[in-house]
Amino acid sequence: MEKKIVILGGDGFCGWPTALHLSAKDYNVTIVDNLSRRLIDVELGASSLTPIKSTERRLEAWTRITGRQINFEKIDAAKDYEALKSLLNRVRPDTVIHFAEQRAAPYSMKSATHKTYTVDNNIGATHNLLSILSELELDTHVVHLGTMGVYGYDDAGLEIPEGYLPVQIKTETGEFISREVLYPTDPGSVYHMTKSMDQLLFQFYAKNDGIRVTDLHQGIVWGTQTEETRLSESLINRFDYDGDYGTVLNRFLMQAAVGHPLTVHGTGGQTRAFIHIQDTVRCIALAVENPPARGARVKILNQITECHRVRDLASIVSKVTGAKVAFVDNPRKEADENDLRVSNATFIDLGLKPTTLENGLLAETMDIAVKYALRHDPAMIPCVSTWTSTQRPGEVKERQAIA
Ligand code: NAD
Ligand code: USQ
Repeated sequence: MEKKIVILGGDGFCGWPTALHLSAKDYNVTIVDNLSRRLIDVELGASSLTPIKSTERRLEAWTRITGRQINFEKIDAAKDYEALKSLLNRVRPDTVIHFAEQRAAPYSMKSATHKTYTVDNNIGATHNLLSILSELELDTHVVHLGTMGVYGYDDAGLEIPEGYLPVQIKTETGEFISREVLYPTDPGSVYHMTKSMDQLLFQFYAKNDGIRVTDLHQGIVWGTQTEETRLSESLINRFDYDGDYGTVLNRFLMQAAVGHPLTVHGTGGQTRAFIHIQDTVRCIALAVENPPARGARVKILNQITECHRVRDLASIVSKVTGAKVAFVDNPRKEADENDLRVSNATFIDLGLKPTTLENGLLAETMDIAVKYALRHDPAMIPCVSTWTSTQRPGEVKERQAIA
């Protein structure tokens, strides 16, 4: 029988290509989204570099091109408990994929209002979903998009395991007992903190209600297009480049395309984990197909394919494009330099063949940035949200040292 999937946040950067990929794989897909991400663009005066169509026009295009239908419900998962409950009761999905959170760290640090919104929205959406599944007694598998940032970027000198850390605890009698605990969380922004809090909500509902949960600790996603979004310009995915939502590698590629120096924060010694959007959708399909057993602990998988230092990424982009590199003030509170090694053993065992920077898609992303470069607004490039009131924005100043 056709499997049913509800995708919370299915109009967003990761959710849209995931919805298309799963529809192409014959799942019956329903997108739930309150379109808050499009409204935040209006608030910031920003917009996707790529000309994304309205949700309705994207969905019409998908049906026209493939003959497949994706349903759409405009519901706020954090606020409209009854509407979400009624939908889940009607659809009774095999899987809910949960992307519906405010996902930009800089936006979450902008002001007290933005901090509150991020916490209320993210925790509200996650808790509503779990509470509804418990109330309806549905055996639905929840696949949640978490983040590598819950582990923190402290160089612990070990490969970061998938969610759980084996520990030995010395008792009062001097004996050692062994346990596996959730890896100690060390978030670096209010946004990342909400993902740490999500982990506890999942742990509780898995234990108390037997809800099956897979939490995907994803790295920074780069690229724009996937097999399905490439089919037509009407299906094109978002390309965020602004100082709040643009992520580092896509920003560097876009900056190179418009002749802006690459904005490396601080020394650029920050090492982060990355994944291409095509691999994001493949990993999510693998996670959907491999749920944990009912009553099992939360299954945590690291959804990443490679780690890079920010200044090395700038150097790669600079070599390919001739772009200048600018070391700007770091508007964030984060370690200047860190090492990072991450286990992604489960996805590799499940058959993921990583798309790395060397596989040619850097050129595709650059081509997209060049194609739509005229749509950019230079005023949106600097990272103006700071972590504390004493910090300065990450903008290129006159006479800035440029390498
Ligand atoms: P996005 O902002 O593009 O998409 C999120 C979508 O959720 C948007 O369409 C938004 O309108 C919707 N949404 C937000 N709150 C909602 C609510 N209360 N009710 C209904 N819809 C709501 O973000 P994205 O880049 O697609 O990220 C998706 C998920 O993946 C997020 O949870 C994010 O934390 C996680 N993630 C993203 C990245 C990345 O690099 N983009 C990396 C790691 C993890
Ligand atoms: N950075 C620069 N220059 C820029 C932009 C960013 O040097 O112009 C630096 C930042 O200071 C940071 C690093 O690049 O050290 C990564 O920043 P980012 O904006 O690319 O990524 P981040 O804020 O961590 O957030 C993104 C997504 C988030 C997801 C996270 C995965 O927005 O939703 O959870 O990546 S991870 O980083 O692995 O936690």
